[in-house]
Amino acid sequence: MTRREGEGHTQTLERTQTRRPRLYRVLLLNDDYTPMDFVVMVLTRYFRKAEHDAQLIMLAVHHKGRGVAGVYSRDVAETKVAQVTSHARAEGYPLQVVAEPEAEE
Ligand code: TYC
Repeated sequence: MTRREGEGHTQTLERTQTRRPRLYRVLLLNDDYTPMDFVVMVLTRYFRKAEHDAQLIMLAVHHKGRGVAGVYSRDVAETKVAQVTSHARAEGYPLQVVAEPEAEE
């Protein structure tokens, strides 16, 4: 650290490029106990999927272990994770829902 920084002076670097905020994937993880109907309901109610698409996504998660329910800003993704987790626990289901950042462009 230079002496000026040590004394509380801050240096800034200019950057002309702006970057879009990261998007987050909300993932559903498979488990052996959450009923298929509950997962389909979650996909239609919280992720606004049509019934048929929700069925396909649920089955893909059931067979492959995980799958994308939707892609959102960080705030919205975290809210969906909290809402779905709380609904699943209230029903006594172990459904795991997580958010992960997409790769930067
Ligand atoms: N594997 C569950 C069952 O057979 C169904 C399920 C699908 C659970 C997707 C979780 O994210 C999930 N009842």
